[in-house]
Amino acid sequence: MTAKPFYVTTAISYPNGAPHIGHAYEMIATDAIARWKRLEGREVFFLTGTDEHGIKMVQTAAREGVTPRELADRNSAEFKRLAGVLEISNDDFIRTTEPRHHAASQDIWKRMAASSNGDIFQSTYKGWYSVRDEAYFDEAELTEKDGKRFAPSGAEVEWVEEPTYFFRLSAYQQKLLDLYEANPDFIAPRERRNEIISFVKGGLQDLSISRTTFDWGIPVPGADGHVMYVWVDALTNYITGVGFPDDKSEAFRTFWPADLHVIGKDIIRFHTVYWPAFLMSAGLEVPHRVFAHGFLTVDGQKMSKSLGNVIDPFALVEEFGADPVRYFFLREVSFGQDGDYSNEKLINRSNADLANNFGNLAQRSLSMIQKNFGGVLPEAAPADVDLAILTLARETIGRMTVAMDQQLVHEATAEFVTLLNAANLYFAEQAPWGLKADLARMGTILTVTADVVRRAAIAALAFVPASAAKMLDALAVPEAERTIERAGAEGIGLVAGTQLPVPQPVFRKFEVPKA
Ligand code: ME8
Repeated sequence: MTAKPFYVTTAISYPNGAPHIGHAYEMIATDAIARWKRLEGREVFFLTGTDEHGIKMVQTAAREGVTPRELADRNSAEFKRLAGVLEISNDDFIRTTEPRHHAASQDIWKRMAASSNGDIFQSTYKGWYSVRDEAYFDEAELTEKDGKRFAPSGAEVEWVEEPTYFFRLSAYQQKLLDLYEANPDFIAPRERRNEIISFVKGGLQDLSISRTTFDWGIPVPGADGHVMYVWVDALTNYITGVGFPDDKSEAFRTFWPADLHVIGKDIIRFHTVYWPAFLMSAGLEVPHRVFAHGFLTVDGQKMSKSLGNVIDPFALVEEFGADPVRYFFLREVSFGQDGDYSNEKLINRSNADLANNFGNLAQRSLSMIQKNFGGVLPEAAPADVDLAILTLARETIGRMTVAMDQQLVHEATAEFVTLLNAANLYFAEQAPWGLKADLARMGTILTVTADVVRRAAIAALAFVPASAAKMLDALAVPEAERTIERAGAEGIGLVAGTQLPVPQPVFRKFEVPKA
C-alpha cells in the first residue's frame, strides 16, 4: 500500500488525578479511527500521553503532600494502564517530563524566538489566570459573583502580575484566517469552525508564554527563572512524539504534519489558534485537521467530584469488559456532540447490538454448519436474494469507510447495525433450519450468512477488537485477510471446504438493573 501514513493523536491529559470516562472516551474514539486506518492498509502512528507541568500540578501535589513529580508518576501510570485495559492501540505514550520532550520544547521556543518578526519578547503580564483551565482570560470573558471572578468554564480566576515572555499572537490573525479559509476541513465539526473564525476575527492579543512564580516546567532557554507556560510545552508533544527536534528524522518526515488531532471541545482554541501560530512562527507545517468531540455527562448531570458521580473507567471495564464499554461510546454518542453515560444505556446497547444482533447471528449460523455439515463450510450457489444481502454488506463497508474518514464514528457504527438487522431478517426469512431436505440450499444460506458476519466482524475490529478477532477465528479467516479491502470485496470471501472450529459465544448478555 502506498497511501500516505496516518498520524493521529489524542490530547495529553493532566495527571493531577486519576482518569475518568471523559478521558476513556477520547482514547476509545481515537483508537477506533486509528484501527480503521490500519485496516485500510495505512501505516498509522497513534500517540497519547500525559501533560505533566503547570501550576495545577503544583497545587494539587501540595494539597496531597507529595511532589509534582510523584503526583505525575502516580497518575501518568494510571493513564497508561487505562490505555492497556481499554485495548487502545497507541504506538507511543508520551510524558512531557521526559528529556526528549524538554529538548523538543526548547527547540521550538528557540525557533519562535528566531523568527524574522521577533515573535517572542519580554514584558510584564498583568491579568487573570484560571489554574483549572491553565488559561489566561480577558476581563470581558469573566463573570462575577460574591466578589469572585470566574472563567467561562466555571473555574475561579486569580490576578497575576509577573515579568514574562510574550508570543506575538496578534501578528497571526490574518495568517490564521487564511489558513481556515484555504483548509475548510482544518476545524471540525463545522459549528466549531465558525466559532473559531469569529473569535479570531474579533482580534488576537499577544500571549504570555512563560511563568516566573514557580519552577515546575520546562526552563526557557537562556532565561533564568522562567519556565514555559504549560500550553507551549503541552502542544509541542505532538511533534516530540515523531522525533522533533530532529526534523530530518525518518519519523518526522514520515508523519508530520499530523493528519488528525482529536481533542475535547474545551481546548479547541489552544489547538486551532495557538498551535498553528506557534508552528508557523517556528517555520513548521501545521496539522491537517483538529476534531473536537463533545463532553460526557452521567445520567444527565455534569460529572463532578462534589456530586460524587465521577465514573471510574477501570470499574466499568471490570464489570462489562472492554468491548461493550468501547462499543457503547462509539455507537451512543454522536462524535462531536455531547453525550450521556448511563449503566442502563450501556447494557441495552451491548445486549441489543452485540449479543443479540451480532453474536446470535454468528452463533446460529455457525452452530448449524457444525450440526449439518460437520463444521465444514458448505459450497454456496447464491440466488438473487443471497446476492442482495452480500451487496448490501459490500456497500455498507463503503459507507462506513466514508464515515470513518470524516470521524463520523457513530454513523459508521449505525451502518454496522443496519447491516446486521438486514442480515438477521435475511436469515429469518430464508429459515435454513427448515431445509433439511434441501441441504444445498441450506448450505448456501449458511455460507452467505457467515460471509456477511465475516465482513461485519472485520469492520468491528476497529470498535470491539478482541471480540471481533474471536469471531474471525471462529470463521477461520487468516490474519492477512482481515482488511477493509477484503471486507468490501465482491463474491464470497470464505472458502468452501474449510473446517471451522466449534463456535463459542463471543458476547455476554447483561442483566438490566431493576428501576
Ligand atoms: O485539557 N467528556 O487535559 P485534561 C469528554 N492537558 N471529554 C473530556 C471530559 C468529559 N467530561 N473531560 C475532559 C487537558 N475531557 C490538557 C490537554 S493537549 C496538548 C493538552 C477531555 O486532562 C478534554 O477535552 O483536562 C481533553 O481533550 C482530554 O479529555 C484531556 O483533558
